[in-house]
Amino acid sequence: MNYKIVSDSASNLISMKDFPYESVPLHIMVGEKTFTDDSTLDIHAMYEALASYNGKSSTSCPSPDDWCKAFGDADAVFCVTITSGLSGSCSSAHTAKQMYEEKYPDRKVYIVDSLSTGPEMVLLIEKIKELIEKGEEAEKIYKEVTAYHKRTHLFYALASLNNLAKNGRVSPIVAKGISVLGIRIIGTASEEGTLKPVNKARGDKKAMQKLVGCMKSLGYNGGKIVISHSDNLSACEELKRLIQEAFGKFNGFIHENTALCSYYAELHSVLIGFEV
Ligand code: X90
Repeated sequence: MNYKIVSDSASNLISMKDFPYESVPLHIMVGEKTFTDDSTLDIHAMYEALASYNGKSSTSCPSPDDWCKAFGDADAVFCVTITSGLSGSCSSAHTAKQMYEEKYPDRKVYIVDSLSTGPEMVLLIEKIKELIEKGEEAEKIYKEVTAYHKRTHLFYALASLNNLAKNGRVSPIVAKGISVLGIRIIGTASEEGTLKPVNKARGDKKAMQKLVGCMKSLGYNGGKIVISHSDNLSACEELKRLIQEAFGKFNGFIHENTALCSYYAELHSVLIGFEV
């Protein structure tokens, strides 16, 4: 069996060392400029373009063809998408699956709708990788990752919901509530894979404390963690320290958001995915 994991770039995982993995980019459109969320991206150029442009900006998800190309020639493809509650990426992947399986009747695509983004997608991808490396059958891998998904969660601290609101991904009333400087909105992914604000905090320090409180409330106890951020490593370091203090260890890693998550979560955001 020739396996491959494919995800869209909302995972913030552009490549994987020594493993058949491919990321399919989303695009961010700022006026005349298009930023492709792949290894060629200059994230600071995107921030600058956004800061200096007052018009409308938007995003686009992969087409079925984009997905199909990335499936390549694998017998079994595991395709992890950003939440279907906020993006057409998952539905596009379903069309691609149909195309691929019709063209190659002996191949199969398994789609995992993360109902989330970034760090939680990474946890799902790493679980699939682990199961492939263990030599499990495709059907069993799909079953196990579906069960694992019930134990993974996403929380975030955001400084602005402007781009989410402007693109109709969150209600303008919710967005307005945090337009005050220094206020962070703390939230999670709802069951349907949409934004679910749960709290507010003044400043990063308090926001990070609240994130640890959210982890405790779900019974977190030392499982795997993935943290992503948009130009806010210091808040992540503080979060890491608080996690070490509360749970005795930090079982994970910190990395930067790429274009899609950075665009919607905006500057200074911190996203944390963990397993319970
Ligand atoms: O164009 C497209 O199809 C992409 C649309 C993506 C919309 C939302 C992206 C959210 C990114 C924001 C904070 C975390 C929210 C997670 C809720 C499930 C990050």
